[in-house]
Amino acid sequence: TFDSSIPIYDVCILGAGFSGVKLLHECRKRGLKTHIYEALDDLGGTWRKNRYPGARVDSDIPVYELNIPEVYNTWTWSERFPDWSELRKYFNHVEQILDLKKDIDFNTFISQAQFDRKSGYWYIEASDSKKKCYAKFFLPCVGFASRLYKPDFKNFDRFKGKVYHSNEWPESDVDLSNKRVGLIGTGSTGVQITQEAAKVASELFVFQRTPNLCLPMGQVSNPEIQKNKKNYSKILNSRFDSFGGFTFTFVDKDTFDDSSEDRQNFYQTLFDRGGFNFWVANYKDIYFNQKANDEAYHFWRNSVIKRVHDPKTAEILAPKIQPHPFGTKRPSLEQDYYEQFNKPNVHVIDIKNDPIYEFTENGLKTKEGNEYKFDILILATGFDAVTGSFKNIDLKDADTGKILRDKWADGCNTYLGLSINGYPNMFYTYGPQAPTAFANGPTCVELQSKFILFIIDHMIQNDFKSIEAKKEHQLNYSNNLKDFANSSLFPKAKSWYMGANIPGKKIEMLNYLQGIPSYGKLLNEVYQSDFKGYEIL
Ligand code: NA7
Repeated sequence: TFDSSIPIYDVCILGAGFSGVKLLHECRKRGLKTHIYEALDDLGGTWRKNRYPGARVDSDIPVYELNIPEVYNTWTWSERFPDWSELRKYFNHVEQILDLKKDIDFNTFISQAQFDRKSGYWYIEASDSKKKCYAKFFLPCVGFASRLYKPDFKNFDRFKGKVYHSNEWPESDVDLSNKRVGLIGTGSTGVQITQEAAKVASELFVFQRTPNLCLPMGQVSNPEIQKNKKNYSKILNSRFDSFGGFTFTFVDKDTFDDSSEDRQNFYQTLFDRGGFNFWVANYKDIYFNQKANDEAYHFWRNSVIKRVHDPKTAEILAPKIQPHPFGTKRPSLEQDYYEQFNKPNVHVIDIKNDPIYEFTENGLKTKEGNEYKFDILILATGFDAVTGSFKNIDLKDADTGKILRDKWADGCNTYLGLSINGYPNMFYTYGPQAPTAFANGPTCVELQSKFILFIIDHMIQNDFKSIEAKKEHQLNYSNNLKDFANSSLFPKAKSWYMGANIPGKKIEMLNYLQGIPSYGKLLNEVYQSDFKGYEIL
């Protein structure tokens, strides 16, 4: 039944970011014939696209890297939170050590794939129909932010200036110096761009709908931690004991277990440690008890208003009334974000109270008739996150041919956040219903890869044809995930975690909220029970 002109692989991977690279490396070690298709022109996944001014990772090293000794023993980072250009250099280094490119087709966008129950193989085809293959196992490693989002603004076409979405930043770079710049969006991207644009633009208008409850980054040059690589493997393995896959985790205490003074001291310690400590090494009830969350918010707010000179500006950036429970939208790490708004040429415009009405030739007008003029508009308006990455591909159900994006129109259902009924022998990483949004990427990927490779080994050793998530187990997993989320404060925020950032998208928790250790335990239980919840033929 196979067309002899089409290559047959044991494993076909989509995407050459952290996940794709890790899985290709592991599959090769097993002697599996493995191939990657990558839509972009090089390794690095999200770091090929996110190269806007200030683009930087918010997970600190050494947790944000591959746990491959040949790679980490021969690499040194220059900063605790590296920027996009260093991450690109890192992927060049990865290539030098692992020699991956011979098994990768770049500039190849896979547009359709379907499993054939008779042969037990996937058929996978690129958008130009030229590249195609069969594969026993199909591993989409397409990331959670590969479908960008541009809002549909009234009269947008009228605007005569240049427009750039953060995720489409030109390789030739854009000179913002002495330009009037408009920036829409204050997610982690908008915050990072603000810090850079404010230093060079003649005028910067930051259009803010929701304030970002930013945390102090704690950037460090030439981090000490790399001096002794002997400890690396221990540090990297400790990530699996941390809720967010970092080297720190929630304390085993509720907010009001501590006296007010001890609580303030504890919050300050978390701030001083930098990174995501205040987010995911806080009191364990912070996302379940509104009053507890209020305490954290007020500590955060006080820290900000001290830094912003104009009280009106401070109130927009850090309002007295909490815009959403702290941490239920992704906090960005900042270095000198708040200080930028003390400059006379940097303005934050509150578009929650006075929304954008329409675009004009020279800029935009708000509902109340205020007009802002700029030469360059930057859209930092984010992504159809998590499930969106799967919408770009026609992933056809093995029996009905129905496409996954249509099947998920009313809500997404997966088993264990890595497999889907109707899609046998397919396992994805760092996507829907996994700890994705609440975990450091490489940690999540490593945990999932281990499980996926156990499955592949088991299937090959026993010469099995197919493995597929059972419907009832899938439903159970998805319902439990959503029920747990509903017991938390997360549904109170309109966030991409909940699919609420895209008009018309079903609002539901898209991420596993119980943390890396609990997710790891779950995967281990399934492994120990001979893959409970899967049908193996
Ligand atoms: P985000 O976090 O989705 O941020 C998008 C921002 O754009 C956010 O501030 C939105 O405001 C704003 N936005 C979106 N649509 C509009 C419209 N129509 N009008 C005004 N403002 C709008 O994307 P990022 O790129 O910053 O980050 C994505 C993730 O990538 C990040 O969390 C990291 O994990 C990596 P809103 O908050 O919805 O009011």
